[in-house]
Amino acid sequence: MRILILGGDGYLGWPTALRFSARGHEVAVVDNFNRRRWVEGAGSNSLTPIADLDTRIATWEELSGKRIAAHVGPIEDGDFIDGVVAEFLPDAVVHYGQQASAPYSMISRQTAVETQYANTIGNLNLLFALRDHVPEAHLVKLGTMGEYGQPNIDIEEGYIEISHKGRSDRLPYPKLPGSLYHCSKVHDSTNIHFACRTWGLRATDLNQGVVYGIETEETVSDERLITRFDYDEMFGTVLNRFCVQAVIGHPLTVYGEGHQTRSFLNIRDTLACVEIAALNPADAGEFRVFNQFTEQFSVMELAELVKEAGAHLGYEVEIRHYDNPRVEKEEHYYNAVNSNLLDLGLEPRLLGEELVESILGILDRYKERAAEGAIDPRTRWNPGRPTAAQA
Ligand code: USQ
Repeated sequence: MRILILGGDGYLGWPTALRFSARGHEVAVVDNFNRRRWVEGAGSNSLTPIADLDTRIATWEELSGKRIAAHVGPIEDGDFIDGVVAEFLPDAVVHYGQQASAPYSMISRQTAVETQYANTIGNLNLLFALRDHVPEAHLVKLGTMGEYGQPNIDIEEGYIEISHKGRSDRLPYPKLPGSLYHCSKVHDSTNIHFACRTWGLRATDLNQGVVYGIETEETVSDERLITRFDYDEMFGTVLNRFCVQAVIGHPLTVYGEGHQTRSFLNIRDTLACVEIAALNPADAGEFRVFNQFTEQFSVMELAELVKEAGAHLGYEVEIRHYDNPRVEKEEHYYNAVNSNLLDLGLEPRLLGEELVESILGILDRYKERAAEGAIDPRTRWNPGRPTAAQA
């Protein structure tokens, strides 16, 4: 297949490009390096020393004999992405090319607008490019479990049967996004669903949980292929942050009581899921939704796990409760369905002490690079509201 990967320089995009290239697909990546700039702007860096895109691509060619094409530019520029799609004529587009941080979207009006513009307009530009050049191509879009929020009923995969006043229908599952970033993903889903119904496009929305982990089958073969690993308050996800905190001796930053529950998956399973979706395309006109996660944990469960795994390796890990900077439920029901990917053959790689120990072992090599000042939470969802300590 000819596979175009938007956000191909990122945490997930780069390993995904390698995976498809290793499997013999023709791969092109698009990126404008915003993620690198945003993280630097936040006074942080990737804990892992990532090579620039040209070096990554040259290294992969040296090792595998396979060439990944690169297009550098912003997908918010409709003419740019239109030109890339028209030239490459992909069979599938994997779209990771977005601003993916909830805290970043909540800093200010400027970052909220930037997030919604980059994500919603970028995605809309892509939909038009697909309609005009490759209407048969399959869009594999990275969505988020955070579109659903934490409703007091089971979370279904994208749709729910509703009976109302004696009539019933299968409708998009209600959305309760928890940040202006998560709102942007809801807007994308609405636009993609519309494009499928109206133009007959085919799409799979991968509503992904929180990803953790670092190595994939291909990135381990040479350090120049390693993917980025963020741990700062904005771009690091919770388990990745806890692992870095453990190896550098920073207390684990549990927000509030830590009873908030989310769905999680290993980075290796992200690649497996995206591959499964690409190899089993949606039908023409179909907007398919997969809930992409393998397990559910509360934040405290993760903190305890990291503390225990750390102890086995000789780290003394302190768990500290911070005033929750977010506006989110800490005590809530959470039960999400994830059968679509399992039915298509996903074999989950589950989290356990051994896995956390192996992540800690890898991070230990790079711990001197950590910018400790970028770790503590500063971005508050509602700056006007008193913190628990002030109340
Ligand atoms: N949390 C802590 N301490 C921390 C960081 C986070 O207690 O140091 C808590 C948060 O309050 C939240 C939970 O951990 O309740 C998850 O936070 P997160 O920063 O790991 O994840 P989130 O902001 O939800 O966003 C991440 C990715 C995003 C993706 C989403 C999937 O950054 O791109 O869409 O996970 S989901 O969570 O299912 O919405």
